[in-house]
Amino acid sequence: MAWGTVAYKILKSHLVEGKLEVGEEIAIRIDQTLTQDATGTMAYLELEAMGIDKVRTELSVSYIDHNMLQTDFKNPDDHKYLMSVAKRFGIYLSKPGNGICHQVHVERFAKPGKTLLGSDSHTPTSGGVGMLAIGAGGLDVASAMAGEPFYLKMPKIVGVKLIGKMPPWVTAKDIILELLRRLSVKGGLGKIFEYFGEGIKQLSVPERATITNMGAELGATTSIFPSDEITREYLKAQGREEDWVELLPEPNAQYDEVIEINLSELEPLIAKPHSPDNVVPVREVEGIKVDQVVIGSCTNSSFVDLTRSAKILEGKKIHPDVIFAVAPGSKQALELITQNGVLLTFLKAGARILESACGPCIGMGFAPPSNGVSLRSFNRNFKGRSGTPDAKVYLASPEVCVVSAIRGEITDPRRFAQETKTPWIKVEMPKRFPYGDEAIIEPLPEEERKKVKIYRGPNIKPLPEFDPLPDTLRAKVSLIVGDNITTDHIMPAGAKILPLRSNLYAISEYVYHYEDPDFVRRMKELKEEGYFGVIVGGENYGQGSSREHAALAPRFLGVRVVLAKSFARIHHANLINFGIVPLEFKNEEDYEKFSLGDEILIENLRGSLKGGKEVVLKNLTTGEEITLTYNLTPKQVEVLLEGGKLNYVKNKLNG
Ligand code: MIC
Ligand code: SF4
Repeated sequence: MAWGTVAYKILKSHLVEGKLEVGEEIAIRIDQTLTQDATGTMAYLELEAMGIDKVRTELSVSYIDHNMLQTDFKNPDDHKYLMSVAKRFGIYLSKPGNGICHQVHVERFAKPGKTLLGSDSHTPTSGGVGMLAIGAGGLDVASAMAGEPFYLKMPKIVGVKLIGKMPPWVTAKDIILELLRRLSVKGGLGKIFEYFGEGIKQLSVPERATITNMGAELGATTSIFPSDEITREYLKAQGREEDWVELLPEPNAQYDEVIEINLSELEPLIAKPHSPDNVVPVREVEGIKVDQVVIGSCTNSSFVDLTRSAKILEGKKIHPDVIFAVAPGSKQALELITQNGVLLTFLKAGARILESACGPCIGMGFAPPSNGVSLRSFNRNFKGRSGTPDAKVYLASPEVCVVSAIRGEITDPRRFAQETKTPWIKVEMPKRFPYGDEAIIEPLPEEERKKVKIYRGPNIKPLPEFDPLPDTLRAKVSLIVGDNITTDHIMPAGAKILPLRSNLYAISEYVYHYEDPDFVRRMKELKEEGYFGVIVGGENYGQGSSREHAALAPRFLGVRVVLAKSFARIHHANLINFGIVPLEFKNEEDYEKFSLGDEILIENLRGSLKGGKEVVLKNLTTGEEITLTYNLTPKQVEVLLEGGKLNYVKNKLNG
């Protein structure tokens, strides 16, 4: 059993319920929260519905970084809503242009030893400074803002021991790609990855943050580094030395498992389409022509990434057939590269400069051409996510991106370096970052705060009421999907759909839009006939992003049960939060026993859940009975019975 590790210590000091034993339900106090605009509008509508006056955390920040295209009133209306809510509830607001939430949070707010809950799956990025940072659905984050603890099953603490020395052209990105190669996108389920060993001393805070960021792709609960002298130097350069505390594992700390990575043996890696775990050495795919290359996203667009990439580019040009773009992760990073001349290097090489925002990572501009190859320093390459359904997206380090952009084809940076005599450089961390926070709005003084009126444009629609779970469920199978379905499949993002995040009625029209364009019509027909919908899924159902719309919108359409071989953590929690029962096959082969349109009857659903008994489903079309299990804590059962967490929290807070 784990003991004395960094994650263990933070969990212990924040524990409000339960025992720190793997699989036990625990509740932890949340010190900080973050939201971003795409999940934030819904989270704040939920916070408003809870009826509290002011956030009860030590610090809450609302970022505007995703919905940045302003092609009509919708996104700017949502931004204005978020700005007014922040003022009203005592929340910091990071304006559009200030940067991607995770990078800015590491720079300006993350504190070692504290807990952070964020409505974005890459919240663990702040684990790079020794913070226990967890991604969750908006409703869980709203509850944390209302002072509620966060409930989770005690994960295993996996120690990742880094030994050896990274050879030139091997980077932090390759460490996390190596883990993805070994463990796959479901390998981190129910686990915290804690890095230790001599090897961590080679990694600066932004490099550590690349690793904790992309731990999300393993399906992990979170990832964390100790807080050491490197962390101290970083926070000092951010003018925040007082936020530093030393947080190291005990000398005899116990991990539930240990994985060792010998850094000396690593080589540059790349994830091929369409999954971040489809990892091979870059040399195996050398020569594939690239149409576009982009450095950016919350994974790899720090000052370190940008500076090293620019050094490689110095005196060179981007290949004529390639469009190369750079999206600095934060205003701070952009300011630094403006000061140190790196920006000019990019411009001189023929780069296109994008805003400091998520941008192409979430299909908000810079989509690849038809059937195009896009090489990105990002963390996700799910099919269609870039905005171009048939594009092929590869993920690699910024260094691999740059050399490939110069050559016009995927290129191993070691070969490039040898042929062009390009030296490997170590980027020195600045002694002082330009931390003016000019685009951060601080909470208002009490008197003024209370007077703030919340702004609501026509794109903001309040949430409907949610009815309790029925005991008898008459439903039809409305969709059957395979393994590793992502929330990008369920509730796509992109420039067209993202602006609808604050309007449940409008966004629901796009559920499974690309996967099965008939799904919504089918759900509407079922509703008219008086049936609920059942979705049948494979393994790791709902992996990827934290967007609760992937549960909320199906619920709105009438989905009340999802049957799957297994679920991804955040989506599982989101389903419960919105009153959809996540059931698992007792025998995995039963997955095969369903066809679209099968009529389903579940009797005594409430009774079975309450009594902790298996759920028996009758497939009236085939006449078969199928036994289902579930992975629900007693509290989650209560939430489901009440029809979702909003009802549950409202009842609790208002007696
Ligand atoms: C993503 O990377 O998929 C997002 C967009 O940041 C999401 C959140 C969202 O859908 O708004 C995430 O990772 O949670
Ligand atoms: Fe933004 Fe992409 Fe990071 Fe999600 S993964 S927060 S969309 S940059």
